[in-house]
Amino acid sequence: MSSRKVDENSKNRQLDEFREDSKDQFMTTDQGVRVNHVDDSLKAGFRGPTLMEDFLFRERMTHFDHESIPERVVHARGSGAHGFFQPYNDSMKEFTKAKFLTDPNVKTPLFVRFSTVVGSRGSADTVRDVRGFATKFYTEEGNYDLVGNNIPVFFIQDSIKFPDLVHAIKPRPDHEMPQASAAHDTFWDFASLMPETTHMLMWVLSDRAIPRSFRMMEGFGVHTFRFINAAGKARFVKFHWRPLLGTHSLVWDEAQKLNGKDPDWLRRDLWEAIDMGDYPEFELAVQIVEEEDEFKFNFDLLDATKIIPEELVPLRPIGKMTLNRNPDNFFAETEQVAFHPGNLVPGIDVTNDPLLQGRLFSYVDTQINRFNSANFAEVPINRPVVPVHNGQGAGFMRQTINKGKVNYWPNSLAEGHPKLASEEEGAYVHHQEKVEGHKVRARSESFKDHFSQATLFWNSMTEPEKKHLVEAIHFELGKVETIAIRERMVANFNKVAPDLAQRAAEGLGIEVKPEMATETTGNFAKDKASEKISEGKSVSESPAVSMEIGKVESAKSRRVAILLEDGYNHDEVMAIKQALQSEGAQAKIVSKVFKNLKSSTGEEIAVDKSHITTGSIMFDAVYVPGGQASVEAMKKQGDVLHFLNEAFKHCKAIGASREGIDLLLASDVAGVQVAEEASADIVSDKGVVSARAAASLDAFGASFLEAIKKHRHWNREEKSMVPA
Ligand code: HDE
Repeated sequence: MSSRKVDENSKNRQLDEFREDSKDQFMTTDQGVRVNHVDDSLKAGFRGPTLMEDFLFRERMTHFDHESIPERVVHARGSGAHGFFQPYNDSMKEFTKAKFLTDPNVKTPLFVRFSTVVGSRGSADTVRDVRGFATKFYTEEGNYDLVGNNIPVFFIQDSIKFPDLVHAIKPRPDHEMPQASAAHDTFWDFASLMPETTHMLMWVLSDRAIPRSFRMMEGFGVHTFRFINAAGKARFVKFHWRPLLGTHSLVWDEAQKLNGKDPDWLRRDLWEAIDMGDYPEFELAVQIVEEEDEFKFNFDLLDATKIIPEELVPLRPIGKMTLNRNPDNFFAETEQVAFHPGNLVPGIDVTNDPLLQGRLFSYVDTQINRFNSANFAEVPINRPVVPVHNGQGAGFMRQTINKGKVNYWPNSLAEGHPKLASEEEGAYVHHQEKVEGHKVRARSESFKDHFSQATLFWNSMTEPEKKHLVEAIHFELGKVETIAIRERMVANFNKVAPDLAQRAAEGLGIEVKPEMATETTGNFAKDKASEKISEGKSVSESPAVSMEIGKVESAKSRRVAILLEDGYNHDEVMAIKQALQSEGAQAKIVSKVFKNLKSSTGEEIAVDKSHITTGSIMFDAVYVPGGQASVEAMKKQGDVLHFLNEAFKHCKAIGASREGIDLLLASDVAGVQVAEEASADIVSDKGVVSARAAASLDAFGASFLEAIKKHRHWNREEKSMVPA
């Protein structure tokens, strides 16, 4: 029997069989015939018509004409990476028999695809949107897909509403605008009429929807799933991915500018990090709920518009995922990877969450649309690393050559092969949940509360996070032209929190009109679940949902711009560069043009980025070293002053030493203290760190790094006065 042992490199070895490398090879046609010329088609005479018999021309053109497949109807724009998962220990054995989660000696290969949802394949990365976080584990028991998002809840409770939701949020059907944005009438019309969206809207309006990096966002399975252990005992489970670098975001102005300056921002960040060996790492953790506790909360576990607050059910870490290899070919891997929440392995099962149930149909259906064949599981990136044996597969693009005359079961002609496995032999056996009921187009009243977790979210935000959320409403609803939609939405926000509605209304030039709120569109019925949960547990705040509370402070892989011109202070640049690198941060020299700059003492340094090719939005922090001539030259450059103003406005760490401080003073950076003339003190104020000649460079470097590790300094009240 073929082996089902899997190691970290199993998938890589399998893919190797399909890889092509043209090095030292002759060019050929698809039929393997060598080619001598590809610049002229075969013609009748030097100026004559092209001949039909030109198989080379026809082959090249046909391939080109058929190069695209339908882009995903949602999550069209994505970026992929290979990696592996390894459990920390066997502590999950008690809860699940899924081997890849319980054996610390097994490194399971996997492929992850991160995505935006709304935009088309060529749209920009840093739009305000949910991010997809889909993982295909190539386990020794077959493929398991955890197809999640970076937000733990969803807009709707029942998947039958998904086509409406997506139609409303996608560009309008008449003029196909706007691209990759919810900020238009149709989305907010729908959302305001569907109050079950409210909790998710709060998350989408928060900074979670503009992640700094795919490497710095959480992932969530969203639905409640089931774990089943070896004894057959089932429990409810929620999946969480936690980035080891912490969860961090862009600011909205920066995100919008990046859409223009580098629309591939998130894709490039992921690719470059892996390329440089800064492997993204995520911890997988779960919340586990005993079956008998199903109704112990004041919400329904089957309702995907609800979280289980971590304060009620803490996370249990399972293990770590490391992404350590970029794909070789975008189309073959990232575009063709096909996820499906119904790809399950023994030990993991689904629940009756009506959103999940619909997904179990939709994903295979959509792959058939994309691949035009049910044989998409044979595409290399989708193949399990364990053998596949069944009588299926005739159809478009079949690859496998199944031997023998038997492709049915039961059979005697092939002696009953392939054999059926028992549960002990690894067969997937569905959890035997007892179900009964009448056929109804309705839902339990346990799904009726659309607002209390939206309130929980609002209550759990710090003031800067609340401010950003309100500003996001001003942007999104500000783009809505129908005043009644703005009013209806604000009336719904009033049910979340009156101060939220008030703040939203102020920026929109409208009044809060509570009577305009929408109740619900659902068809609800009282049942056992609704009676039971009414007594259930809840919390009024959940610090875990805030990105600011408990923020991970790290400088690892952060990008720091060093602004220089000729005559810079060499010692300072070298000392700070080294300090940054020792904490895993990257230092890049930014100057007016590409050249080798000369220091005041004659050393040279190469420029990494020119002001024409970059901007402060592409960095996490900025440093201005001393050097009279360098600083004087930069004082006259609008690009440099804008760079500093903008970094200040975006609340990034700024460092300045010696004459570098003068450049800071020449900019519009306001309301911060800097080191006094001849003082040995290092002054760190609101993330602006400065030191004069007398101060120690080491101590300055350490203070600057502390400021970088905080990522953003929201306490810069004066930032609104800064023109950038
Ligand atoms: Fe998806 N979703 N979805 N979704 N989804 C797709 O499948 C769908 C939902 C998610 O990188 C599609 O292959 C329905 C929730 C990700 O390839 C499609 C419903 C969550 C990806 C589809 C949902 C997701 C998709 C489009 C409502 C988080 C990208 C292309 C019931 C838990 C996967 C495709 C990748 C993609 C259907 C809601 C995550 C059409 C019907 C909730 C990460 O099948």
